[in-house]
Amino acid sequence: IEERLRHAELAKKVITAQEAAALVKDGMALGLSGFTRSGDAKAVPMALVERSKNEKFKVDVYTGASLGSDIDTIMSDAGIIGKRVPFQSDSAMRGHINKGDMYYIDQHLSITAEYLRQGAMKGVDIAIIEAVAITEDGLLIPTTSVGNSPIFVSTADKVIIELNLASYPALEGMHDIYVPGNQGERGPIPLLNASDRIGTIGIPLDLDKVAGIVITNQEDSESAIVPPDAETDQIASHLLDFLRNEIKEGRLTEELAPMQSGVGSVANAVLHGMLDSEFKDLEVYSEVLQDAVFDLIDAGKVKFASGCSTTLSQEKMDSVYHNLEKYKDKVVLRPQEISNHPELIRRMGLIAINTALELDIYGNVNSTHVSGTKMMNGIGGSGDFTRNSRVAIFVTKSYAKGGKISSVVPFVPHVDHTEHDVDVIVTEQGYADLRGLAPRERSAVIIENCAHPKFKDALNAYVEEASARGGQTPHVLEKAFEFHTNLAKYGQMLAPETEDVK
Ligand code: 0RQ
Repeated sequence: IEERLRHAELAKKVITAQEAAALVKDGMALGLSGFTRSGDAKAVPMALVERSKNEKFKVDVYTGASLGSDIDTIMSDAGIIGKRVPFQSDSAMRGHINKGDMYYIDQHLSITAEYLRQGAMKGVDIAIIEAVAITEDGLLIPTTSVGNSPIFVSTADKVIIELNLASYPALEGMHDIYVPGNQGERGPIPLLNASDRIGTIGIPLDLDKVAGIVITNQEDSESAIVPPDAETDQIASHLLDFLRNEIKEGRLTEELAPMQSGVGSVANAVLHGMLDSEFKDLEVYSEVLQDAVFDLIDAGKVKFASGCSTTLSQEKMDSVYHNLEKYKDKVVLRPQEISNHPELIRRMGLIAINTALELDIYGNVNSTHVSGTKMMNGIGGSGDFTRNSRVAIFVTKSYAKGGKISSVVPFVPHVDHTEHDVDVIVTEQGYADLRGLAPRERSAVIIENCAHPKFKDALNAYVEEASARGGQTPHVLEKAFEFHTNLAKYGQMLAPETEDVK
């Protein structure tokens, strides 16, 4: 413990998880560390749930992104969450959100820090942050994610630290903590390249605010991604064709541009597809670094990766975290407001690759709401990257649920990314480059190149009927959601009598 807790004053503040949980009062907002199942505060939230067995209270829970160790499940099942911000991907919590048991703000991940800095949402009462070490000069060294921890620590009334002995001391030196000043007063963020370091190796602590240090010993949960399959391989291959064409047209070189890749199985598989490609000396400037990024580093394809969290399978955790020295000059972890910052995404000209649940014939993308109403996970950082990147790409299989659902629909019933922000769509059928196309040109290319053959006739019939009515973006409003109303009625998007069983 002395090697991890190196600050003499703070070493006197060790308390139990129960004592820490007892500091929480009904109605407080808690800022928990944690981003895509990595680096989450674990012991104090669990102790809080234990406390709720004898006492009724609710707290608002802010995080970086999704939590591991089933914490979102356990807290939402215990009914102690009033409001959850800004991202979750937990099936139990999803159920509670969709039943209306709790509130959820689905927020761009770069925005939470700005809102807290402005005082535009309820401030954090207690920050609960996992650390791998606390240095002699009072820097909190985060573990496998940085997320929103710096803004939580700087704006909270009190800070509780979970010093996790199961985490890896070699993480020290991997983080780059830079926190912008107030809007209107700050200058440009001095980051020009994915590999630049502009901050400190840890989060500065105000000693008076540290209410206690809880010693823990629990590893992160492994990521839940599914390995690539034949269709995600096809998506990757079409995406590589698109990138090759960009090189041919002189818009990119073989080093491409720094790449962002979203969370989930499809995004991971797409990056995986670059392993066997000719591309080299690549850079990643992303939010989550999944297994594929480390495979690409190991294969010598990626020379540097910047993220705000690492989310790995158990096998990859074992190989990466036990060999961290190997990655020290190739990986950096930053606060999410920096990894996702519009200024930096636009400056570096990122290639952004995110996943859609569904998209419409004009290029509007729904990434979050199943059938327009039920929350899946959240927008996460996909909006931060999509709107500001050099080229905004969306990937998805052209169908879901064994072919009952088409991922290309006449009109998305919820819009996360508008037609103005979406550049390229890739499915296992092919890719549609929408840049420079007007809405009536887009519908033809999207249906032809990306829709599943089973749904093409219905989509083309819709376009024909809509086009006859005219308009910049033609629609038959009374039929625009027919795919979705059919799904609710028949369990499939094509009405049974029109289903084409090709
Ligand atoms: O459900 O497993 O029950 O069958 O959605 O779909 O195809 O496995 O894809 O794991 O990549 O997730 C958009 C949810 C995709 C994710 C989404 C069903 C499908 C399956 C998952 P089952 P896949 P993935 C920055 C980037 C938003 C946040 C983001 C996501 C399940 O990528 O949350 O981009 N993105 N963040 O069957 C109903 C449809 C469907 C559908 C698929 N049209 N209707 N269900 N499914 N299409 C990172 C962060 O911000 C942290």
